Amino acid sequence: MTNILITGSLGQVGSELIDYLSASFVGKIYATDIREESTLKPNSKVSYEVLDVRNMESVENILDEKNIHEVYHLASILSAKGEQDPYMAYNVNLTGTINILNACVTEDVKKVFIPSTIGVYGPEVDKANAPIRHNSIPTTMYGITKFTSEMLFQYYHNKYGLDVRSLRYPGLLSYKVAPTAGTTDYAVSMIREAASGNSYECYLERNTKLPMLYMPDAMQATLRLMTSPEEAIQIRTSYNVMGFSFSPGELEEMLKEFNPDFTVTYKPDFRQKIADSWPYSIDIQDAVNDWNFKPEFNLRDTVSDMIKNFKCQLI
Ligand code: NAD
Ligand code: AKB
Repeated sequence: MTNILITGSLGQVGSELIDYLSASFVGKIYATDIREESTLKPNSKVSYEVLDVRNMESVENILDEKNIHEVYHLASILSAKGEQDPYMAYNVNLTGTINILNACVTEDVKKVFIPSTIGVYGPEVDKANAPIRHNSIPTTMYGITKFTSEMLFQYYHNKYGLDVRSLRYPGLLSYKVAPTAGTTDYAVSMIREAASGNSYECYLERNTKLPMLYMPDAMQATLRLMTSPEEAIQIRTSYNVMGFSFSPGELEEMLKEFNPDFTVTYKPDFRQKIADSWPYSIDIQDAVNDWNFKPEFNLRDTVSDMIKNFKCQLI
Protein backbone atom coordinates (compact mmCIF):
# COMPACT_ATOMS: atom_id res chain seq x y z
CA MET A 1 0.00 0.00 0.00
CA THR A 2 1.42 3.36 -1.08
CA ASN A 3 -0.08 6.57 0.31
CA ILE A 4 0.38 9.42 -2.16
CA LEU A 5 0.12 13.19 -1.64
CA ILE A 6 -0.44 15.48 -4.64
CA THR A 7 -0.07 19.25 -4.29
CA GLY A 8 -1.66 21.62 -6.82
CA SER A 9 -3.92 18.72 -7.78
CA LEU A 10 -6.72 20.80 -9.33
CA GLY A 11 -4.54 22.15 -12.16
CA GLN A 12 -4.02 21.01 -15.74
CA VAL A 13 -1.52 18.29 -14.78
CA GLY A 14 -2.85 17.24 -11.37
CA SER A 15 -6.40 16.61 -12.47
CA GLU A 16 -5.11 14.12 -15.07
CA LEU A 17 -2.32 12.59 -12.98
CA ILE A 18 -4.85 11.54 -10.34
CA ASP A 19 -6.58 9.22 -12.82
CA TYR A 20 -3.29 7.64 -13.91
CA LEU A 21 -2.09 7.15 -10.32
CA SER A 22 -5.36 5.74 -9.06
CA ALA A 23 -5.37 3.24 -11.93
CA SER A 24 -1.84 2.01 -11.25
CA PHE A 25 -1.23 2.20 -7.46
CA VAL A 26 -2.77 0.38 -4.53
CA GLY A 27 -3.27 2.77 -1.66
CA LYS A 28 -4.79 6.12 -0.85
CA ILE A 29 -4.34 9.39 -2.75
CA TYR A 30 -4.55 12.67 -0.86
CA ALA A 31 -5.24 15.33 -3.48
CA THR A 32 -4.55 18.85 -2.21
CA ASP A 33 -4.66 22.40 -3.54
CA ILE A 34 -4.94 25.93 -2.15
CA ARG A 35 -8.53 26.17 -3.46
CA GLU A 36 -11.36 25.57 -0.96
CA GLU A 37 -13.60 23.61 -3.33
CA SER A 38 -12.46 20.49 -5.19
CA THR A 39 -13.31 20.25 -8.89
CA LEU A 40 -12.23 16.59 -9.06
CA LYS A 41 -14.64 13.89 -10.13
CA PRO A 42 -15.56 11.43 -7.34
CA ASN A 43 -13.06 8.57 -6.89
CA SER A 44 -13.10 6.17 -3.93
CA LYS A 45 -9.28 6.10 -3.74
CA VAL A 46 -8.98 9.90 -3.58
CA SER A 47 -9.76 12.36 -0.79
CA TYR A 48 -9.39 16.13 -1.08
CA GLU A 49 -7.73 18.47 1.45
CA VAL A 50 -6.84 22.17 1.32
CA LEU A 51 -3.06 22.73 1.53
CA ASP A 52 -1.04 25.90 0.94
CA VAL A 53 2.49 24.69 0.20
CA ARG A 54 3.95 27.97 1.50
CA ASN A 55 2.97 26.88 5.03
CA MET A 56 5.71 24.55 6.33
CA GLU A 57 3.76 23.43 9.40
CA SER A 58 0.75 22.38 7.30
CA VAL A 59 3.02 20.50 4.87
CA GLU A 60 4.73 18.58 7.71
CA ASN A 61 1.41 17.85 9.44
CA ILE A 62 -0.26 16.32 6.40
CA LEU A 63 2.77 14.13 5.55
CA ASP A 64 2.81 12.89 9.15
CA GLU A 65 -0.96 12.46 9.70
CA LYS A 66 -1.61 10.66 6.43
CA ASN A 67 1.56 8.53 6.60
CA ILE A 68 2.62 9.61 3.10
CA HIS A 69 5.14 7.49 1.14
CA GLU A 70 5.28 9.42 -2.16
CA VAL A 71 4.71 13.07 -3.07
CA TYR A 72 3.82 14.58 -6.46
CA HIS A 73 4.45 18.29 -5.95
CA LEU A 74 2.61 20.19 -8.72
CA ALA A 75 1.62 23.43 -6.96
CA SER A 76 3.18 26.25 -8.93
CA ILE A 77 2.69 29.66 -10.53
CA LEU A 78 3.42 29.31 -14.25
CA SER A 79 5.24 31.65 -16.62
CA ALA A 80 2.60 34.20 -17.63
CA LYS A 81 0.99 34.53 -14.19
CA GLY A 82 4.49 34.62 -12.71
CA GLU A 83 5.36 37.75 -14.72
CA GLN A 84 2.18 39.42 -13.45
CA ASP A 85 3.02 38.61 -9.82
CA PRO A 86 6.73 37.69 -9.51
CA TYR A 87 6.69 37.88 -5.70
CA MET A 88 3.90 35.30 -5.46
CA ALA A 89 5.67 33.11 -8.03
CA TYR A 90 8.85 33.24 -5.92
CA ASN A 91 6.97 32.26 -2.76
CA VAL A 92 4.86 29.46 -4.21
CA ASN A 93 7.57 28.02 -6.46
CA LEU A 94 10.63 28.32 -4.22
CA THR A 95 9.35 28.49 -0.62
CA GLY A 96 6.74 25.84 -1.52
CA THR A 97 9.35 23.57 -3.07
CA ILE A 98 11.88 23.79 -0.24
CA ASN A 99 9.05 23.20 2.25
CA ILE A 100 8.13 20.00 0.40
CA LEU A 101 11.74 18.80 0.10
CA ASN A 102 12.55 19.53 3.72
CA ALA A 103 9.35 18.01 5.10
CA CYS A 104 9.92 14.88 2.98
CA VAL A 105 13.28 14.44 4.73
CA THR A 106 11.94 15.02 8.25
CA GLU A 107 8.81 12.88 7.66
CA ASP A 108 10.76 10.09 5.95
CA VAL A 109 8.92 10.22 2.59
CA LYS A 110 10.49 7.73 0.18
CA LYS A 111 10.05 9.30 -3.26
CA VAL A 112 9.18 12.75 -4.66
CA PHE A 113 8.21 13.93 -8.16
CA ILE A 114 8.50 17.65 -8.96
CA PRO A 115 8.11 18.86 -12.55
CA SER A 116 10.43 21.44 -14.04
CA THR A 117 9.97 23.20 -17.38
CA ILE A 118 11.54 24.45 -20.61
CA GLY A 119 11.26 27.81 -18.79
CA VAL A 120 14.63 27.02 -17.13
CA TYR A 121 16.34 28.04 -20.39
CA GLY A 122 17.24 31.62 -21.22
CA PRO A 123 17.56 33.46 -24.54
CA GLU A 124 21.25 32.52 -25.10
CA VAL A 125 20.57 28.79 -25.28
CA ASP A 126 20.94 26.88 -28.58
CA LYS A 127 17.37 27.02 -29.88
CA ALA A 128 17.48 23.58 -31.52
CA ASN A 129 17.97 20.47 -29.41
CA ALA A 130 18.87 22.45 -26.28
CA PRO A 131 21.05 20.29 -23.98
CA ILE A 132 20.06 19.30 -20.42
CA ARG A 133 23.10 21.05 -18.97
CA HIS A 134 23.23 24.66 -20.11
CA ASN A 135 24.69 28.01 -19.08
CA SER A 136 21.82 30.23 -20.20
CA ILE A 137 20.17 32.30 -17.49
CA PRO A 138 16.34 32.30 -17.47
CA THR A 139 14.77 35.76 -17.73
CA THR A 140 11.35 35.04 -16.16
CA MET A 141 10.61 34.65 -12.45
CA TYR A 142 9.07 31.25 -13.30
CA GLY A 143 12.33 30.17 -14.97
CA ILE A 144 14.49 31.51 -12.15
CA THR A 145 12.46 29.65 -9.51
CA LYS A 146 12.39 26.41 -11.53
CA PHE A 147 16.11 26.58 -12.37
CA THR A 148 16.89 27.07 -8.67
CA SER A 149 14.48 24.26 -7.75
CA GLU A 150 16.38 21.86 -10.02
CA MET A 151 19.54 22.63 -8.03
CA LEU A 152 17.60 22.00 -4.80
CA PHE A 153 16.46 18.58 -6.09
CA GLN A 154 20.09 17.60 -6.66
CA TYR A 155 21.16 19.08 -3.32
CA TYR A 156 18.50 17.18 -1.33
CA HIS A 157 19.37 13.99 -3.17
CA ASN A 158 23.11 14.34 -2.57
CA LYS A 159 22.90 15.58 1.04
CA TYR A 160 19.96 13.56 2.42
CA GLY A 161 19.56 10.69 -0.06
CA LEU A 162 16.02 11.91 -0.89
CA ASP A 163 14.83 10.16 -4.07
CA VAL A 164 13.71 13.28 -5.98
CA ARG A 165 12.83 12.78 -9.65
CA SER A 166 11.92 15.43 -12.19
CA LEU A 167 10.94 16.05 -15.81
CA ARG A 168 11.28 19.30 -17.68
CA TYR A 169 7.86 19.30 -19.30
CA PRO A 170 7.48 21.37 -22.48
CA GLY A 171 4.07 22.93 -23.27
CA LEU A 172 1.46 20.30 -22.37
CA LEU A 173 -1.54 19.79 -24.66
CA SER A 174 -4.74 18.47 -23.08
CA TYR A 175 -8.52 18.87 -23.23
CA LYS A 176 -9.77 18.03 -19.71
CA VAL A 177 -8.75 21.06 -17.60
CA ALA A 178 -7.85 24.27 -19.45
CA PRO A 179 -4.39 25.71 -18.79
CA THR A 180 -4.68 29.32 -17.61
CA ALA A 181 -1.33 30.59 -16.40
CA GLY A 182 1.31 29.73 -19.00
CA THR A 183 2.75 30.91 -22.31
CA THR A 184 2.22 27.68 -24.27
CA ASP A 185 -1.54 27.68 -23.39
CA TYR A 186 -2.41 29.30 -26.76
CA ALA A 187 -2.11 25.91 -28.46
CA VAL A 188 -4.86 24.31 -26.36
CA SER A 189 -7.11 27.37 -26.84
CA MET A 190 -6.52 27.41 -30.61
CA ILE A 191 -7.43 23.72 -30.95
CA ARG A 192 -10.54 24.16 -28.77
CA GLU A 193 -11.75 27.16 -30.82
CA ALA A 194 -11.18 25.29 -34.10
CA ALA A 195 -13.21 22.34 -32.74
CA SER A 196 -15.99 24.71 -31.65
CA GLY A 197 -16.24 26.40 -35.06
CA ASN A 198 -14.93 29.74 -33.76
CA SER A 199 -12.03 31.94 -34.89
CA TYR A 200 -9.02 32.58 -32.62
CA GLU A 201 -6.86 35.58 -31.69
CA CYS A 202 -3.33 34.39 -30.87
CA TYR A 203 -1.11 36.22 -28.36
CA LEU A 204 2.11 34.85 -29.94
CA GLU A 205 3.54 35.61 -33.37
CA ARG A 206 2.81 33.23 -36.23
CA ASN A 207 6.38 31.85 -36.41
CA THR A 208 7.19 31.27 -32.73
CA LYS A 209 8.12 27.60 -32.49
CA LEU A 210 8.01 25.83 -29.09
CA PRO A 211 8.38 22.21 -27.89
CA MET A 212 5.17 20.43 -26.84
CA LEU A 213 3.92 17.05 -25.56
CA TYR A 214 0.44 15.50 -25.45
CA MET A 215 -0.81 14.83 -21.92
CA PRO A 216 -1.08 11.00 -22.22
CA ASP A 217 2.61 10.89 -23.19
CA ALA A 218 3.49 13.27 -20.34
CA MET A 219 1.64 11.02 -17.88
CA GLN A 220 3.27 7.83 -19.23
CA ALA A 221 6.68 9.51 -18.93
CA THR A 222 5.93 10.56 -15.35
CA LEU A 223 4.87 7.05 -14.31
CA ARG A 224 7.79 5.45 -16.15
CA LEU A 225 10.26 7.79 -14.43
CA MET A 226 8.70 7.19 -11.02
CA THR A 227 8.60 3.39 -11.32
CA SER A 228 12.12 2.98 -12.71
CA PRO A 229 14.73 1.47 -10.37
CA GLU A 230 16.67 4.09 -8.39
CA GLU A 231 19.98 3.18 -10.05
CA ALA A 232 18.52 3.99 -13.50
CA ILE A 233 18.02 7.63 -12.54
CA GLN A 234 21.26 9.33 -13.57
CA ILE A 235 19.96 12.92 -13.78
CA ARG A 236 19.04 14.41 -10.43
CA THR A 237 18.28 17.91 -11.69
CA SER A 238 15.60 17.25 -14.34
CA TYR A 239 15.21 15.17 -17.53
CA ASN A 240 14.20 16.85 -20.82
CA VAL A 241 11.08 15.38 -22.47
CA MET A 242 9.15 16.55 -25.54
CA GLY A 243 7.06 15.11 -28.37
CA PHE A 244 7.16 17.62 -31.25
CA SER A 245 7.62 21.33 -32.01
CA PHE A 246 5.36 23.67 -33.92
CA SER A 247 4.57 27.37 -34.34
CA PRO A 248 1.10 28.96 -34.11
CA GLY A 249 1.12 29.29 -37.91
CA GLU A 250 1.89 25.59 -38.38
CA LEU A 251 -0.86 24.65 -35.92
CA GLU A 252 -3.30 26.94 -37.76
CA GLU A 253 -2.50 25.19 -41.05
CA MET A 254 -3.04 21.75 -39.52
CA LEU A 255 -6.34 22.83 -37.91
CA LYS A 256 -7.59 24.01 -41.33
CA GLU A 257 -7.38 20.38 -42.45
CA PHE A 258 -10.01 19.59 -39.79
CA ASN A 259 -12.00 22.84 -40.19
CA PRO A 260 -11.35 24.63 -43.52
CA ASP A 261 -13.21 27.77 -42.31
CA PHE A 262 -10.95 28.24 -39.26
CA THR A 263 -9.19 31.63 -39.07
CA VAL A 264 -6.53 33.01 -36.71
CA THR A 265 -5.44 36.62 -36.15
CA TYR A 266 -2.12 37.41 -34.48
CA LYS A 267 -1.83 40.03 -31.73
CA PRO A 268 1.34 39.36 -29.68
CA ASP A 269 1.31 40.52 -26.04
CA PHE A 270 3.78 40.28 -23.10
CA ARG A 271 3.93 36.49 -23.49
CA GLN A 272 5.84 36.87 -26.78
CA LYS A 273 8.96 37.92 -24.87
CA ILE A 274 8.68 34.85 -22.66
CA ALA A 275 8.31 32.51 -25.64
CA ASP A 276 11.24 34.19 -27.41
CA SER A 277 13.49 33.29 -24.49
CA TRP A 278 12.79 29.53 -24.78
CA PRO A 279 14.24 26.92 -27.17
CA TYR A 280 12.11 25.35 -29.89
CA SER A 281 13.35 21.83 -29.23
CA ILE A 282 15.23 20.09 -26.40
CA ASP A 283 17.55 17.09 -26.24
CA ILE A 284 15.61 14.08 -24.84
CA GLN A 285 18.37 11.46 -25.26
CA ASP A 286 19.03 10.96 -21.52
CA ALA A 287 15.37 10.14 -20.88
CA VAL A 288 15.41 7.68 -23.80
CA ASN A 289 18.62 6.01 -22.60
CA ASP A 290 17.99 5.93 -18.83
CA TRP A 291 14.30 4.92 -18.58
CA ASN A 292 13.10 4.39 -22.14
CA PHE A 293 11.08 7.57 -22.75
CA LYS A 294 8.96 6.88 -25.83
CA PRO A 295 6.23 9.40 -26.74
CA GLU A 296 3.56 7.92 -28.98
CA PHE A 297 1.58 10.90 -30.27
CA ASN A 298 2.76 13.11 -33.15
CA LEU A 299 1.17 16.51 -33.79
CA ARG A 300 -1.47 15.20 -36.22
CA ASP A 301 -2.64 12.40 -33.88
CA THR A 302 -2.68 14.83 -30.96
CA VAL A 303 -4.77 17.42 -32.82
CA SER A 304 -7.15 14.76 -34.11
CA ASP A 305 -7.68 13.26 -30.62
CA MET A 306 -8.14 16.68 -29.00
CA ILE A 307 -10.64 17.85 -31.61
CA LYS A 308 -12.66 14.66 -31.17
CA ASN A 309 -12.74 15.14 -27.38
CA PHE A 310 -13.49 18.87 -27.51
CA LYS A 311 -16.39 18.12 -29.86
CA CYS A 312 -17.73 15.52 -27.38
CA GLN A 313 -17.62 18.19 -24.65
CA LEU A 314 -19.81 20.44 -26.85
CA ILE A 315 -22.63 17.88 -27.03
P1 NAD B 1 -1.81 24.84 -13.07
O1 NAD B 1 -1.63 26.33 -12.98
O2 NAD B 1 -2.87 24.31 -13.98
O3 NAD B 1 -2.07 24.24 -11.62
C1 NAD B 1 -1.31 24.65 -10.50
C2 NAD B 1 -2.15 24.43 -9.27
O4 NAD B 1 -1.41 24.91 -8.14
C3 NAD B 1 -3.47 25.20 -9.30
O5 NAD B 1 -4.56 24.32 -9.15
C4 NAD B 1 -3.36 26.18 -8.14
O6 NAD B 1 -4.59 26.41 -7.46
C5 NAD B 1 -2.35 25.49 -7.24
N1 NAD B 1 -1.64 26.40 -6.32
C6 NAD B 1 -1.25 27.68 -6.55
N2 NAD B 1 -0.67 28.18 -5.45
C7 NAD B 1 -0.69 27.21 -4.52
C8 NAD B 1 -0.24 27.13 -3.17
N3 NAD B 1 0.34 28.17 -2.56
N4 NAD B 1 -0.40 25.96 -2.50
C9 NAD B 1 -1.02 24.91 -3.10
N5 NAD B 1 -1.50 24.93 -4.36
C10 NAD B 1 -1.32 26.06 -5.06
O7 NAD B 1 -0.39 24.23 -13.44
P2 NAD B 1 -0.10 22.81 -14.13
O8 NAD B 1 -0.05 23.04 -15.59
O9 NAD B 1 -0.97 21.77 -13.57
O10 NAD B 1 1.41 22.60 -13.66
C11 NAD B 1 1.79 21.61 -12.72
C12 NAD B 1 3.30 21.54 -12.68
O11 NAD B 1 3.79 21.19 -13.99
C13 NAD B 1 3.99 22.87 -12.33
O12 NAD B 1 5.12 22.60 -11.55
C14 NAD B 1 4.42 23.41 -13.67
O13 NAD B 1 5.54 24.24 -13.57
C15 NAD B 1 4.75 22.14 -14.41
N6 NAD B 1 4.68 22.33 -15.86
C16 NAD B 1 3.49 22.44 -16.50
C17 NAD B 1 3.48 22.63 -17.87
C18 NAD B 1 2.20 22.77 -18.64
O14 NAD B 1 2.24 22.99 -19.86
N7 NAD B 1 1.03 22.63 -17.99
C19 NAD B 1 4.69 22.70 -18.59
C20 NAD B 1 5.89 22.62 -17.88
C21 NAD B 1 5.87 22.40 -16.52
C1 AKB C 1 4.16 27.73 -19.39
O1 AKB C 1 3.94 28.11 -20.56
O2 AKB C 1 4.42 28.49 -18.44
C2 AKB C 1 4.17 26.25 -19.14
C3 AKB C 1 5.55 25.73 -19.24
C4 AKB C 1 6.13 25.42 -20.55
O3 AKB C 1 6.21 25.59 -18.24
N1 AKB C 1 3.28 25.60 -20.05
